Amino acid sequence: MGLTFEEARDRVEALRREIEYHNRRYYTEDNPSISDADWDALMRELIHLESEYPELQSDTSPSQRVGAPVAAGFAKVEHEIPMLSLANAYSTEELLEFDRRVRQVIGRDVTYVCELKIDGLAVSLRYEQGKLIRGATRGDGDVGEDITQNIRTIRNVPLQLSEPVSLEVRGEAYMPKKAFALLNEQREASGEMPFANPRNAAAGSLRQLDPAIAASRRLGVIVYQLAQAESYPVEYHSEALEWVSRLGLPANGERKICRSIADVIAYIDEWAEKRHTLPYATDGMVIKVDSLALQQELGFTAKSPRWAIAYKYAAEQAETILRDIELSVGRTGAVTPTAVFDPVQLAGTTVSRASLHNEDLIRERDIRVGDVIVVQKAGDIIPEVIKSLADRRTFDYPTFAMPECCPQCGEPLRRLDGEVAWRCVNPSCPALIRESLIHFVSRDAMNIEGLGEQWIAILLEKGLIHTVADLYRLTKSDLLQLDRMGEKLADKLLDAIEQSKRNSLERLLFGLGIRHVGEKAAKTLAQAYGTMQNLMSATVDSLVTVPDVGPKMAESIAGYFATPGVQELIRDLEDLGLNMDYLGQRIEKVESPFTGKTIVLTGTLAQADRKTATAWIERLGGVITGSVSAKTDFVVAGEKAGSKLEKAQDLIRSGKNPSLQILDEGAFLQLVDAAGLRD
Ligand code: 1X8
Repeated sequence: MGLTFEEARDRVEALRREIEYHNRRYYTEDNPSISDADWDALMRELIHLESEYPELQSDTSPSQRVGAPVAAGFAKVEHEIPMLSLANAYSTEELLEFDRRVRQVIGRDVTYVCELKIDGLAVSLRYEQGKLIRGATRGDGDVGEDITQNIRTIRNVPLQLSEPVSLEVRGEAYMPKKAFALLNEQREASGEMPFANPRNAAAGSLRQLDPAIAASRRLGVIVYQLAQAESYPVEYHSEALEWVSRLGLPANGERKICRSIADVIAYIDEWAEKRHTLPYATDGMVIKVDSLALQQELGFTAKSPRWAIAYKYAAEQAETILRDIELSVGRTGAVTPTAVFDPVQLAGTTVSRASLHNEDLIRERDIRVGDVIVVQKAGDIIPEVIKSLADRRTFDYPTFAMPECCPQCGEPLRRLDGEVAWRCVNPSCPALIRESLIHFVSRDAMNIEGLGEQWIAILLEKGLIHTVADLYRLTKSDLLQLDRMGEKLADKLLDAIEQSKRNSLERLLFGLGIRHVGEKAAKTLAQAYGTMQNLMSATVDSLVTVPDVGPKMAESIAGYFATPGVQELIRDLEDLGLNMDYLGQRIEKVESPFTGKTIVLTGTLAQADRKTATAWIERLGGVITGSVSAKTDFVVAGEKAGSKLEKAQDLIRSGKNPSLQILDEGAFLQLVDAAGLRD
């Protein structure tokens, strides 16, 4: 690297500050100032430096947000202070009733704090001495799941507070609206069920066992409560929120102190429409008594606090007239009907289209072109047709019927066993080819930046490409024939195409669009087989032994590679220089005393270099960290182990970490051999 230690340390510190700054811009301010790619480059540089200079590693570095996969399932976490739900109010009357009850108990007027209610998933975050030590789901309120690894990937959750305090906060983990819409688009395109709303999407992401996938989902957290606030030097809930904000926690800034229930109602009205402009979904307003002393006086019912209530906005619906049902062909050949209706205002935007998903749904809801229909936005974002008002039909409009032939290529449509979708099974259907290409170049697949939907359509139209392999045969003079294409853009696109050749196998696998193989399965398969060749020759019996691969996916994979033309396509891609290997670490975990534990490796081992030892520890299920702390479970100490070994001995002696175990090389190798990792 050619950096002195001091230079490396300064650079690492600068990178950490810069990355945390961009994380705040992205999440807290929703105003990113660099591209995802530039952010990735900063992170890669940091990770690289930290591995070159292990002394610079730190648990609170932003690089530690992408954790190692957790061993299996999630551990249970008991909430010492139960995580309660709130009573709901759906009308002003119910709010007035809440206010009457509160004032009756207290005997005078009280001050309320209003905060937007976020449509996500409740989580609790525990900090000790300023460090994030645990993240948990609400679960049933008494017992939740330990999702620390996934919480650490959420970029607006500080790993370290600005002061070394110990506390627990509660908040809502959410998926931003944009990320939700994008994720569902991808899921639908790959034949997976879309999430019904951002809440489910956030929950599904946080309960992912692979933190890398959780990280890719771009979740955020908004903190709304300091647990046991009365034991801190604050008197009001609003004061507690200000304090935790100063500590670096992302508390919601959209709140208001109201001196009467009339003010509360005015604030609710103020946000009724405005809330749709926020980057996250909200479904109401939470009203809390501000004084912590009065909160205590009011206490709890069996289920919820008496000092708070959640006002829920009514789901917005609108009536309109259905003008057409359009059919589009996706990359899997599925023909999807879309409702086209007179534009209406819904949750802050004008909508005129909604997916109708499939023929069965249209028949069940008896939706006919010409009908008055009721539309709403699922989770505030995705428009859907709730129903048709059959009694308002002024004419007996014909019922909907799927055409017998593909609207794009005219070949007969087929409905496969057990599926609701009608599919065009013509592999040369132009719609299918276009959609497959768009998927291939997309961000989560081959990630060919700059080559979007529009360029793909133009390249197809001009006959410059027919298959994904043709992308890699494009020349500069091909591109320069196109309208609105200059030298600079052509170079940029060719460069992006060239770069994509070096992607790891899972991107190519996902990009090929094999039925039932989503992003996660692609990664698991790439890890398990290592090379395209191995995967291509895998039998169904072998495939089903891979975690998360069921018989349906296994059949689909084997069937795909047996399809005429597929092997030729893969050979073509290989000849064009595409990488066909998995480039990440292939880790098949073994159950061991290291499973799920934190391990520090220090000193030199006689029988293995650092890299080998690291790989062993990872296969034994351990997580390697750079510094010895109260959280360290094992220290593997080789020859010339220095300050880290001393620190470990100190932690044991002082009782700060009495369960810490120190293993010498012999003891470590026994574990390695017991698991059969050395040959
Ligand atoms: C749930 C929520 C609360 C708040 C916002 N969103 C939620 N989903 C808030 O207080 N700002 S409080 C809460 C609860 O106590 N169950």
